[in-house]
Amino acid sequence: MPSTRKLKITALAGGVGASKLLLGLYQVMDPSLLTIIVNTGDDIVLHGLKISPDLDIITYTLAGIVDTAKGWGFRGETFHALKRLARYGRPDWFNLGDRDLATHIHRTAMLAEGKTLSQAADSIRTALRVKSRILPMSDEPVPTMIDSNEGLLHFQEYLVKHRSEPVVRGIRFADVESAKPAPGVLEAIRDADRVVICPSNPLISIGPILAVSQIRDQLRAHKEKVYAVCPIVGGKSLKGPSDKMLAQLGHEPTALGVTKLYADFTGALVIDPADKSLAAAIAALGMKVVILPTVMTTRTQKRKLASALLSFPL
Ligand code: FO1
Repeated sequence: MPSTRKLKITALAGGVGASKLLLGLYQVMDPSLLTIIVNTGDDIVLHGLKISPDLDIITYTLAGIVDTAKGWGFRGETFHALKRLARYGRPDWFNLGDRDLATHIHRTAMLAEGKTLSQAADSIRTALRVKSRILPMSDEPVPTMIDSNEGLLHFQEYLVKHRSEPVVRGIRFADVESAKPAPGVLEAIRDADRVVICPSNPLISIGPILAVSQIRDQLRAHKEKVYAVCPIVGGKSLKGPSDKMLAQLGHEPTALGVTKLYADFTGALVIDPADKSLAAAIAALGMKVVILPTVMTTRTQKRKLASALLSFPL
């Protein structure tokens, strides 16, 4: 077994919630041994541009240029172009900043030139000097659609335009049946010393990645090395509407509810001390339980959790 600094880690990630743990991992390990498989269900086309929010959130965070207050977009961003677009009658509910637009223009141009989303993601992270590999879950579009009391909404319409207010009746990932994992995704799971499921929304951040059936099958085949960090603490989401969505779709909004969703492919669940009373019930479902502080507001908390994930025995 390599020393903890030499461990190869593959992480599955959504956006803002995941980026905190990933920043910790990036700082405490050799970042070139970290591979991140990112949700692309949130991707949307606006103004003719392909926007990949979770890929960008992770890339900007690791590049040290993210707006840390919001968790997305550039720090010190301006919105002049968006105001001009609104003047032409274009939708401005999704806040695309001036610097951020360059990323979307570059990605869209690469796709128009016949390149893949993986190639665009790699070009962006390399240009921003991010040392870890960042892979989209798939090169094919798999938009997350929310069936709600206000009709069928794209995930970004539900989250941003409607501020997560509609009642969720169902979630689907369009065209996921035919979606293949992006190049390198299955190998990254196979070759990792440890696979980390980041504390992201199980339904709409990790869910789309798992819906690519070959990825879920690969995780199942390597279950013993899969560690999930629970995104729910004391019945509340660490970030975003996970708790509300879980409850609206009939899942328990607790660490036990997350266990039931992850049991077939996860060897160990990391839960916060606030949830230690659930440990026995989680273990009864066949998962190892690791109790560690999972709330990450400070840099030290991010690094501490990351170091602990690298150091406990497999
Ligand atoms: N989130 C918001 O709540 N409002 C926005 O206007 C918004 C714009 C935006 C632009 C680029 C980008 O990469 C992310 C953006 N996000 C915005 C975040 C994003 O909607 C979500 O946090 C993720 O999709 C969920 O991980």
